[in-house]
Amino acid sequence: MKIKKLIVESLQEAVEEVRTLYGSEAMILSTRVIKQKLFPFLPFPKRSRLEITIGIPDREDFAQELKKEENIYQEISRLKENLKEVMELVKRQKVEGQDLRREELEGEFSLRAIHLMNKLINRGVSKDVALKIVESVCGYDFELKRLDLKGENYESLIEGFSKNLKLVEDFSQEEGGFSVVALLGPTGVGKTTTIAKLAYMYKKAGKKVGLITIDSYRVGAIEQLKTYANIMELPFRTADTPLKLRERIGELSSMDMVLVDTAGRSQYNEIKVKELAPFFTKLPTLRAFITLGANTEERVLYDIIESFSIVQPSGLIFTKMDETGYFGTVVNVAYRTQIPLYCFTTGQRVPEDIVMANYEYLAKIFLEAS
Ligand SMILES: Nc1nc2c(ncn2[C@@H]2O[C@H](COP(=O)(O)OP(=O)(O)O)[C@@H](O)[C@H]2O)c(=O)[nH]1
Ligand SMILES: [Mg+2]
Repeated sequence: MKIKKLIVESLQEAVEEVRTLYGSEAMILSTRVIKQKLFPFLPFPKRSRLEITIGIPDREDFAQELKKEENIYQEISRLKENLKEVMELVKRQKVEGQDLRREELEGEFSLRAIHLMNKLINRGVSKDVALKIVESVCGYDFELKRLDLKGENYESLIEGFSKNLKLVEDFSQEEGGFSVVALLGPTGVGKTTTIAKLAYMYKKAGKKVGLITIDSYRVGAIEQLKTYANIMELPFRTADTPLKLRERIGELSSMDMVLVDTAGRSQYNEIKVKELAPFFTKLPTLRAFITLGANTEERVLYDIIESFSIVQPSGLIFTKMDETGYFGTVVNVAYRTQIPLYCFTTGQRVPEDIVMANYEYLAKIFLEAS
């Protein structure tokens, strides 16, 4: 914008002059009354004039500004496009990089078998694990002179998983048994919600269930489980020391099972995790389950398992199955650790969103997803 000053007789004159000289876009920014000598060389008389300051928008500048802005937007959207492409590439490489090279295996396996391995790999199962699982359900086909699946995909996966992954046996059916079921794991993974789902399921199956929480750290943590206990009319206790936990378990010993909720701890806070150990040592009826988010990076899952194994784990729980498409993580972890799978949770709804671990469910999610 250009700034100009004009001296005029009246505002009326100013408006007209500005219009005619600079067009309708010029604007009056300020006005000021000044005294001006009629004849500069004489001491008087003086008369009043108006000094007005006008602003004239620079048409060229304006256009340039617009253009610049437009360029910036174009640049941003180009960058966005590039980023999208890069992300696609990374995703594809993650899968393709893992994809079994056909030439490598074609001499050994039927195309059907290789196809099934790739179905697993595309969903995050590691190459070596997929190979092991599929190999375990192949037989030598003399006509093809290759290893081929003995059954269809679904049956093959069920058999392959059952040969390679362990499941927690249904301990609730044991005659006259009493179990203390504790859920350990990081904060926010879904321990409390899962306890509520399990409690409902066991109660519905005719079991006498009690609930205890040793999660007294967070405000509202006790309330959360207590609310579920009230709704389901289950006895509920809290315990903040290992001794109290033993006492509370004693109080509930007429139950078939007691579910124990714990405070989440970061697997990277060794001291906090170790605080859990004394609660759970020397409890002969204990079954401790490590709770893992199916949507957590696999490397981190191994850290969590390692850290929470201060208490001998009886099994693994995978929560948030609804929040990932890469169920391969579950298979890899169960295969590599050989810790039995206990249950999966598939959403936030209590009590519906839970599936006790079974091979059919696993086979189904891999075939449905691909
Ligand atoms: N999408 C999804 N959310 C879940 C699942 N299980 C738990 N959540 C949610 O995860 C959040 C933390 O759950 P909570 O049980 O309090 O976790 P905790 O800190 O381990 O006890 C809550 O918002 C739950 O509704 C699941 O299977 N799927
Ligand atoms: Mg909790």
